Amino acid sequence: MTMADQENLPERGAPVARRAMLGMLGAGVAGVAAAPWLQRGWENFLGAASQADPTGLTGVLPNPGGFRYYSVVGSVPRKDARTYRLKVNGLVDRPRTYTLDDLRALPQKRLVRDVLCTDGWRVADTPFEGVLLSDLLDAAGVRPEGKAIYFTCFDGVYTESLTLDQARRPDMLVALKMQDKPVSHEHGGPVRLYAAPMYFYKSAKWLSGITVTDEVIPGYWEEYGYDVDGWLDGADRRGDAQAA
Ligand SMILES: Nc1nc2c(c(=O)[nH]1)N[C@H]1C(S)=C(S)[C@@H](COP(=O)(O)O)O[C@H]1N2
Ligand SMILES: [Mo]
Repeated sequence: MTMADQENLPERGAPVARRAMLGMLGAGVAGVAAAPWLQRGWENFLGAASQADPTGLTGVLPNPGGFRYYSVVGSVPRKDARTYRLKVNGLVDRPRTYTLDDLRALPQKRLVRDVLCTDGWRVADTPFEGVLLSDLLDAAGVRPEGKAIYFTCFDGVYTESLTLDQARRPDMLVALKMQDKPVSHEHGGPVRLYAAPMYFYKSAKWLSGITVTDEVIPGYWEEYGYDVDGWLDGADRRGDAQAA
């Protein structure tokens, strides 16, 4: 059964996907461990599997690439340079909608940090590159009553938040690249947030909206008890901390 079929048959698709996935595991793990060049395919497979199986089974699968693919919804529309839009609005003087080319034309910043999920997995030294969130906020002109940022995603469900001070840090990116390649669909492309000093759940994938609000509106996981400030252990928590 192809992915396209599963999307048309959401009720019946998940069990089939789960069985197919477990079947592939036996053959897959050893093969991938012995053949690092297949990793890309394995990651794509995990991405596809998590799309077909939002119940989280993929969260327990080993992934030699380090990343585990997360989506709280079963399928996310694909966006490209023609269809992608990022809205910056809320308590700002100059609301604006950016295309992917608009974002590419702005100064880009590259950061290399360890990525950590609250589940315990870590991927060392992962490069992210994109536009400083603070540049977009400056361009929009945050009004004095603006105190926080609310992020929305084109999966239609996931949300995140930052205080304005956190958002203005020089290690908060609207990322266009991850691992020195355009952010893939599975990783939240074409544009995702990269909140470097925080747990990876703060880095909203499939970013579609940046709204300035007068207070923090807790994001998706935070409604389930995750810390609204997702600071990593040892992070310099100052609002204006340097991205050293
Ligand atoms: N839109 C959206 N963003 C999201 C998530 C999600 O489910 N949906 N999961 C978060 C969590 S818990 C993690 S660990 C990372 C995973 O990113 P990855 O799939 O690129 O590894 O994305 C974060 N951003
Ligand atoms: Mo996560």
